Amino acid sequence: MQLTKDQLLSANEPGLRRHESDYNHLSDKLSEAGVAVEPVVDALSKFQVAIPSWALGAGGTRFGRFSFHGEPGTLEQKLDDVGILHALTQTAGAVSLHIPWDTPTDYAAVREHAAELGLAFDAINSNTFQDQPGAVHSYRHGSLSATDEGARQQAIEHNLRVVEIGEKLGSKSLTVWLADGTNFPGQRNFQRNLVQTEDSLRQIYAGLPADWKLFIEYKPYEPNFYSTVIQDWGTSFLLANACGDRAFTLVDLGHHLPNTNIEQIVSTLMLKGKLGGFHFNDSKYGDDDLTVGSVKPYALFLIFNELVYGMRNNPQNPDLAWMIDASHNVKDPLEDLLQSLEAIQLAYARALLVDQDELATAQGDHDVVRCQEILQNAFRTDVRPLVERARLSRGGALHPLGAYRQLDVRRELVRERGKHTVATGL
Ligand code: RM4
Ligand code: MN
Ligand code: MN
Repeated sequence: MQLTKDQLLSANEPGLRRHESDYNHLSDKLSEAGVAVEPVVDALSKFQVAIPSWALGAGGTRFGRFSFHGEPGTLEQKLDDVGILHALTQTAGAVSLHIPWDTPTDYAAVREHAAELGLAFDAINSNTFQDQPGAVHSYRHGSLSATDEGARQQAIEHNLRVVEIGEKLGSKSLTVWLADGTNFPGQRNFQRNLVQTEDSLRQIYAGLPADWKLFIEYKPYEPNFYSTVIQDWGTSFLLANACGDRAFTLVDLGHHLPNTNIEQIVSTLMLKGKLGGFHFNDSKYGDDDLTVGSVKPYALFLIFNELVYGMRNNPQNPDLAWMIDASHNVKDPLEDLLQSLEAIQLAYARALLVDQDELATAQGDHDVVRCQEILQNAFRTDVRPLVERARLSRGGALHPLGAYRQLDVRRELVRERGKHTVATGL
């Protein structure tokens, strides 16, 4: 299923007058406050976030999985779903594949289909946290950190194979997330595991094409509950440094212990030119994979404020690979992704409104109250008309979620695919 321009135009029609007056009102207010509105809308319209292939079906938990009707049963259908998101929002112009969940069979066809939908292939993800059918070695006791040479080599080779797959699709980066760790004190030797991991990552890095980047994720716990080999940004940072210039840390919002100051982590990494990618989700307790912005919208804004600062002031840091990394077991996955894309754009828009010069002056004057006011004024601005304007300028929907429901997209998908399809993924 694909959405047509005409469908979107007619869905937009009834709301256009309201939008026009909201936009003019906000734009006047912002201009009076000295904000140039057009560059903000322009930045918003260029911002693209990759959709992970595993978020298009309903996710499961340790206790079960309830499939969502009309889930994409093939990679082609997954691309169709991302195409729908992109047609509605104009901000989901890329897909991030997870291998082997979504290994293509016909590369030319997959590339062509993605191009038709206006989609590029962003970072590709390896999976050494599950044993695949027919695998010679098990990852039960680790993958890239394994002391069992067979398992470790198999994991290294898998990553190199993932790079080959990505090359055929036009990806330019590999994301490694390791589940390796322990459940019991004394189970394994911390130093040996770290040494093995560093050695494995260096071998993978050595096999990357010259124009590729390596992104290294970190996470404090889960699936292991006593220790994780790459537990925090510091460990990821030192491993990225050990690999080389094209290896970077990847920050996943859910991979922090409660109350961690993520904005400060982002700021440090960008200063050092080592923030490569970013995974969006929200969390209350841990890696909950909740919808980004649904639990801590102010924290998301503060993180974006540092990202915007870094994008403006840290040319030493590369352009970031943005991806939504969430998994939901009760919502329509596409509706959830639409909510995520909206929350990301809103946080970005607010961060773009922060007057960095004024903030620097207030910081210099030690005017703490003013500093807080500057941030909160931006956060309290209803920026929805700016985000709408950015979408409209690219031919997207005024209200993506409303249009999705009005056009009855899920019903159409169920009609095409049936009720009982199951998407690969978590
Ligand atoms: C992990 C991590 C990775 C993702 C997997 C599915 O927790 O966030 O980015 O690939 O989940
Ligand atoms: Mn992630
Ligand atoms: Mn995660």
